Amino acid sequence: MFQKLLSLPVNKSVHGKEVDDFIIYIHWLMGFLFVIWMAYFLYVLWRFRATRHPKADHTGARTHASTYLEGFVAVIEGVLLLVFAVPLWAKIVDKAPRDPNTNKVRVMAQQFRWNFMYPGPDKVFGKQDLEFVTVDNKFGQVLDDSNGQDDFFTLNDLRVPAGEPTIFQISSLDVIHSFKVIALRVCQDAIPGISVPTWCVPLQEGRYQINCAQLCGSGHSNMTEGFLTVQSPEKFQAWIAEKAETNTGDIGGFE
Ligand SMILES: [Cu+2]
Repeated sequence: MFQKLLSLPVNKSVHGKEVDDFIIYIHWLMGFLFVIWMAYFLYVLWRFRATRHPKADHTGARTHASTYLEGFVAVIEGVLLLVFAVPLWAKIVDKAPRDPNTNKVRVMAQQFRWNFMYPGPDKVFGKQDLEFVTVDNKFGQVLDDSNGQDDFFTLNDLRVPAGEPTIFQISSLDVIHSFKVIALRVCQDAIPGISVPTWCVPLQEGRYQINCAQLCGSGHSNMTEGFLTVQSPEKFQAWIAEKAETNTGDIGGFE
């Protein structure tokens, strides 16, 4: 019900409900504060009206009630942070899949596009060193690594299987971008020179827009041309096999 009231976007990932619940708690607190503060404001306008107080009182409040109230609000905010937000974050980080066979994608944000790199059928990426990143080697591949022979690239076309975890290893070629898929409740800054992992389990097949959540330049809005397609695991494996067969190692050119 509150999901609808707040017009939250549809959720298509396993951890998304907890994120939404947290947003709802924050709105409850803000709604409560809004009503209380507005009521107090109106009371003050009436209580200290000019006809009743023709002369200003320079001493002001003589009790500490307002300090206690501020303290009370700060405690509730602390509870939200320490009891809900931090454990939710810790849980997602702690539960990160450690199986080496987990699906992985390298995400390289660039003005103004999304480059993706897949490890190919062997599920093992070739070595990467972000110091090697150049216009011709966007992912900083160590080129003579045999694990990298079947790695392949896509442009603005990210695909993952439904019902399975996928790890996104996020970096940037130029400025700070942010990889955001609203339907999956995933958002992680893309920072040049470092690779930051995030992960999720998409619930359902579908096609979702990728947004850049950091204002990254004049073509920032063009980054919505990136799409995430969630496929059935069978379809996804078939796509990997097909891509591996037609793989030319082409990185998609530099713009
Ligand atoms: Cu961007």
